[in-house]
Amino acid sequence: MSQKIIEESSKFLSYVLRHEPQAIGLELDSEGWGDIDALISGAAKHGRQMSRELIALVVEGNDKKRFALSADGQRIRAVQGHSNKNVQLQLEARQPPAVLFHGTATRFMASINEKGLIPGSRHHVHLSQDLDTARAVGQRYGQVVILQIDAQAMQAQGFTFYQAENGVWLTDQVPVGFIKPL
Ligand code: HQG
Repeated sequence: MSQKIIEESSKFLSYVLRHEPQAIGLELDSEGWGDIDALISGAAKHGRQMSRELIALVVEGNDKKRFALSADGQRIRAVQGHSNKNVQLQLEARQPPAVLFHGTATRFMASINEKGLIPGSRHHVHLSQDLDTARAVGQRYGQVVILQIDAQAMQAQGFTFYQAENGVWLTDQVPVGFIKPL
């Protein structure tokens, strides 16, 4: 299987499992799980060849471990990044490191300085523990700015943090007072 097919399939799975399962007639439960056979047949009806083998390669080979399989191997879900309203992951609150990072683009800074970090179309604001990830995330949108988030102070003031299975930190919003450009 070529790397290109695996990458395209990963983008396709992100699209249906995070955002638009209805695009291929797939149903997700509130924990984001979708049936793999239904996904494969729904994808086929919309002209996209998927297979168990390809799905396994995407799940295992994924640099960010974006997807997880159920214990019985029959279902798949995205572990973070959802915008779909039917999905509401039951994440456990966790104590974050004292400082977390968020990579964004210079063109968003005027708005961020006014409103703080807000989730946009996704369910959470995404934060990372390391600078390299924050930089890569920010670069997708333009000239990168890395923001340092005072997670310790936020937690002390009652904000809740969650960690997705793949290590990405999530929170509902970050008010301006906890954000400092690096
Ligand atoms: C920005 C990727 C204006 C925010 C990554 C970001 C991540 C504001 C953009 C995951 C704002 C939203 C999520 C405000 C926030 N005004 N802009 N008040 N507050 N923003 O893609 O964090 O590769 O929804 O800075 O690794 O970039 O897909 O969020 O630039 O974990 O697995 O609004 O996506 O994961 O963009 O990325 P996104 P994100 P995957």
